[in-house]
Amino acid sequence: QPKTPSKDDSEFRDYSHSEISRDVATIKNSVVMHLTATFLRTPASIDSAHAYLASAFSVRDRLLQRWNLTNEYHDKIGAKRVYYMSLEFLIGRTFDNALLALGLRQEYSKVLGDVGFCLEDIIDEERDAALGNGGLGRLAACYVDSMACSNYPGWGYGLRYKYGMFQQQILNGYQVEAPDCWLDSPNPWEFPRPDVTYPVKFYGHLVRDPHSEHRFKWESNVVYDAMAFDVPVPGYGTTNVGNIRLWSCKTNTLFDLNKFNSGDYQGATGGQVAAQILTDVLYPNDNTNDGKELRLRQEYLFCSATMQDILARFRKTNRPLSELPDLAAIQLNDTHPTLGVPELMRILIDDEGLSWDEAWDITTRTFAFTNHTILPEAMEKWPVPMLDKILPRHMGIIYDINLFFLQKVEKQFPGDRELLNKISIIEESNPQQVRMAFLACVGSHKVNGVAAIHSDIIKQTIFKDFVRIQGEDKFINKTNGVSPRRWMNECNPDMSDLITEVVGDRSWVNDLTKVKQLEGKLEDVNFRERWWAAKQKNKERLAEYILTTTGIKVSAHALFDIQVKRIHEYKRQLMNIFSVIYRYHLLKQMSPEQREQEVPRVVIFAGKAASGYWVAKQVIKLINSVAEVVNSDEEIGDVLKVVFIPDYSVTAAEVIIPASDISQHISTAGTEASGTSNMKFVLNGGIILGTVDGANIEIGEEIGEEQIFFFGCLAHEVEDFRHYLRFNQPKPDSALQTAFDMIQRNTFGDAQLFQPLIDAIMRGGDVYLLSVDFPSYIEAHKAVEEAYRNHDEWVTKSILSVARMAKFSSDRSIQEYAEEVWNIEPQPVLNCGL
Ligand code: GPV
Repeated sequence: QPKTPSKDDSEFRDYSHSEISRDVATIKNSVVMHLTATFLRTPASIDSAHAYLASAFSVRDRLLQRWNLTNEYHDKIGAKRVYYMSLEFLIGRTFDNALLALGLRQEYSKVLGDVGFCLEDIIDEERDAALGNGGLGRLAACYVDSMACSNYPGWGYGLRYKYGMFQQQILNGYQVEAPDCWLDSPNPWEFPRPDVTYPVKFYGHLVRDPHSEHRFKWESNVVYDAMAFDVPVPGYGTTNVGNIRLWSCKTNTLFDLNKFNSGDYQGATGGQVAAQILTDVLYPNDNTNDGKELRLRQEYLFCSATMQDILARFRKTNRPLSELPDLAAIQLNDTHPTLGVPELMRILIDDEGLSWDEAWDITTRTFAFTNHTILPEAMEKWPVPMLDKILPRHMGIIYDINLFFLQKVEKQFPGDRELLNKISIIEESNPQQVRMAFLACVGSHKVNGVAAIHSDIIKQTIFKDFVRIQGEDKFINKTNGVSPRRWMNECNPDMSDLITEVVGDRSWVNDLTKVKQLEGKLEDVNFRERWWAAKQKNKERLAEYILTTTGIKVSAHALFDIQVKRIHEYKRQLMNIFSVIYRYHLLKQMSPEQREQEVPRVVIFAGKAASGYWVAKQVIKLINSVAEVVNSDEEIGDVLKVVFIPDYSVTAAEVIIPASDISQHISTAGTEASGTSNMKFVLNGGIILGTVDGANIEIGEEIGEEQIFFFGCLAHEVEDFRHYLRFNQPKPDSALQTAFDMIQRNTFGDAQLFQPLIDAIMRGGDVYLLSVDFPSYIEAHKAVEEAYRNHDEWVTKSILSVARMAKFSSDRSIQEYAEEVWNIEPQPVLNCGL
């Protein structure tokens, strides 16, 4: 047992509450200390990698100090916290973000400059924390950022994958995956907590409690340990520092002394080797569920450790368990953490001895659930036999949750067997399946979609009957948002300086409503020129990045037309590349004089395909094949370039997004729940070419329809088109037919490679309606081109758009969640020297 001090804590407290001095000399001292004492280097043997590490560790010291103050304070005042449970946090880099948050960027630039380093190069030494696939994981990162910046007491909970999102290489035009060994070098942005470790059981059998109908003892000797790593989340311009607690898996099988003593060292720790696997790797699926057993075990390890930790913190308050919902709100980021619901029930009933009804009341008042998709292939379902084998107790609890729910519904709607079948948490298939979205819905007091149209759609489709049963008020909308810290202030310094100039200070970074003031600058010729110069500089930065990552030279004076996101049929990168092929065809028909008159264009793609998603991988190959032909066609020159930037990531996005003239968000109407990069592009002064889908719609409403290029069929028309195309051949217009023809004439290499992509349209029912939307898509492209020719109008669109983007700050989203779902309040850290 560690001993506690014999005097009160005032002596140390004053030191811990006064900030480390912010002057350059102190910073330099601390960097050198870390260089020598943490990394055993001397100033004579410093390189950029160690300059980064030493600087990062000195920043980390400050963050950890504030981390302590924040949590000490929130504990002291008994603040209610929100816990954002997510299997993904796509954080990206932290160093620059932390420097800006702490207001120490200039100081570090000076310190590093004094030894001849440039801060930008040092920043480039950091590897992304890529613990997520795409939008869902990045949203979680923006949300914890907003919680910290707005002083909400909130933590993220997630998994510490040893290998994050795979790295994408392009070989011979194909995607090749390489492991993301991001932890091979020291990670300054995590703090290991060996003392915060929980056992997590799997398999085993149940023993019924003779005294209670609902209580069981769950016995198993397959036990893993989940150990916490804390990732501090810097709050911009505030003392508050948030936290993401990530679990890492070990076994707790006792060190086998017998084996060790007999010389079997490897065998003595053998359990640990096998157990590592649970948090070894992030599943690289976006919007798909492949139903792997290992993933289910990952999900449970995560949920169990998180629920144990939340309850451990709650018990320290000595308040009765019925008050848990007054101190904790838990948000489920999609269905992936839904096992948290039966896990909390299990602990409350089996370990704490509460009755079913008490436990259920506490659970449903604590949890809320966000749905992020309606794609059927993404809906999580787990076979009952699999769950029963791995988590027998939870399977029993889920059966009971379902039974009581169905009994209630039967009372409400007597005799409606069909209704009971439709809403049952257990799907009566062979084998039976647990529908996780229904479990999450029944276990929560609020369910939300992520954009207005999406929240409407889920009320009319998957949750239609639940709205009828549980009431309209439970189903709400919380339109996504993005962090203005990372997605403007950090990634677009020149435009940020202009905004700061107009607003008068940098307060817009934490209050995006202030960008409205840009509208007052519309007529200011000088301002408009500097605005465009900022965009131009960003385009040059991207051109440079394209050259170093692909070897392709592009003109920064061309129109930059960008589509970057996960490769998915519903996102329709295929439609985009078909239109590029058609454009290439048109250009080839023209005389050199006619081509001179065209708006030069660089079409930029980036994005990863899930490793097992064959069609998506063929789309990447097609894009690269088209790029190769077009880019080497001397007749075409700079009038058209096609680029696939490899290994899309948060850090790549920070270079790509600020450089767009137009960006494409062209999902089949009704399929993209929200989209968040659409918000980032417009916030950075780019214009959207998009469908009437997801958050595109609300962006259009906010910035005005003149500022956005919409095309394509509407969500409510999709069903009829699909129905028609199930029984009728699609009729591609002549433009789309031309693209097919060019591919089939081997213009881009062996046509056979791409025939399946054409077949999906011509023989596979064209589920994503490319043939339907193509004509209006081509028309929209023409409109974009005409608008771009009128430079003055374009600049006006750009400034107006940014000025009207306040709604899409994740600070707004988080405030709405805080007020309408979590019932928590900002708690800025007070009473200290920082
Ligand atoms: I479910 N999303 C994602 O990135 N991965 C997933 O597995 C699932 C959803 C995305 C949606 O596709 C986007 O429309 C949305 O903007 C984003 O989640 C955040 O809500």
